[in-house]
Amino acid sequence: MKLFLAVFAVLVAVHCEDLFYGDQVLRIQAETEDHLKALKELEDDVHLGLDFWTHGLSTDLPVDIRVPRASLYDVKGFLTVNKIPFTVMINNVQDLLDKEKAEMVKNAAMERSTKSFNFGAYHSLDEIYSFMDDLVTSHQNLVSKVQIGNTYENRPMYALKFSTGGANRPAIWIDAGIHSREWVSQASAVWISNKIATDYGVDAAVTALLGQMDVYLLIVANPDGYAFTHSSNRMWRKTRSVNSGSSCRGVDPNRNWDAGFGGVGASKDPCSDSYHGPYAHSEIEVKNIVDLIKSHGNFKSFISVHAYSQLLMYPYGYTCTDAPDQSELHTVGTAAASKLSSLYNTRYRVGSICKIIYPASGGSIDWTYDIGIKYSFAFELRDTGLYGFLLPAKQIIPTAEETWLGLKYIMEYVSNNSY
Ligand code: BPX
Ligand code: ZN
Repeated sequence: MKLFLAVFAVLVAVHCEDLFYGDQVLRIQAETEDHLKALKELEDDVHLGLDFWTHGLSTDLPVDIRVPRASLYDVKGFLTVNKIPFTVMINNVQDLLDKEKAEMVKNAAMERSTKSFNFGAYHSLDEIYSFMDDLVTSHQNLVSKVQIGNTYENRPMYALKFSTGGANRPAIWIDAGIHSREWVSQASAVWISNKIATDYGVDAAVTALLGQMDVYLLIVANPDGYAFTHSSNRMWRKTRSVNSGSSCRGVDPNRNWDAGFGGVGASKDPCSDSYHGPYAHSEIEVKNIVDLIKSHGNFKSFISVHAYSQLLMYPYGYTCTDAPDQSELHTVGTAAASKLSSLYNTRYRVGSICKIIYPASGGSIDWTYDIGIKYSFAFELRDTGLYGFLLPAKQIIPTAEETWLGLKYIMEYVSNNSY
């Protein structure tokens, strides 16, 4: 009976889900300008249905592309003819997804029977929201839940607020999961929320920090997208809003901010994964954050957590011109990355968005920087291209632990330099 139910559940779950049987992720290393031009051709060929996991528009960064099974022959042929070196990074995407789902099901049963929360597992939106309620209940003197608004599909957006009192204290903002498929980002934020709550009163630095400043942590910045990655398409990145005049849904919420909006590194095609949307702040999820930041008016730092590539970035993305505070941000970022690396020797690169990945307009940290929040940073967590967005759950806790060291460094620096 149990087996029957399990098989039935899998069949039902599979029924409405996008599947990726035989899809591969290729890691491509362009070596010449001609190679880059050829890759651009690939990207523009919509019929191939390619999903660019990274966009290394230079010869020093590899490009990872999920290639649907039906396009593998053509794409590999194209790369071979053009003498562009590549390796198979993931041999069968669906295998990893099946493994990931099976682990989640097993873990959920374990959590139910032991009435515990496993930080080393991936969780659904509902599970994360109920974890947040439990955290608030068990740390009422420190943690509260702030509903910053609702999503396009009317889900609530909750930020955790860590505060020891005071009126509108200077504050630090951290968000994760603005791109829904970057699961280790939400999962690390869950671990970090618990770390802040349990370290308060124990770790002197955290205690001192929270004596002066508030911390806001938005664990799931794109709840509709996140729910969709669980129900329908694990590879979903954008919001879920309907685009008028197109059958493609969603806007890239990290191209939708009013900072060089509609410029370089964003697409005007609603079917693109980097579609900037019809106008700045068109996405209610973005607007909700914008309104909170503006009405609060006292944020000193804004940190956005993504995955993957192991980068610590600061503005700008919409231009390769140096930000006025470039040298200070670089110094702080480098020190934070070195703290991060000290735990497991994970290598990070530090620099401006434009210079270390690609020009990208309409990003959140460019907007916060330009309204005067100097300490604006973005993390790209693990890995550098073994699993990409499909990082095994085993790596959640190590990733969160090391990220916390980097974050804590930035937070301490901010609290020592904001008065
Ligand atoms: C991160 C912050 C500000 C501007 C750009 C980024 C890089 C991020 C993006 O393209 O928005 C890369 C990623 O996290 O989406 C991972 N990716 O799909 O390449
Ligand atoms: Zn991202």
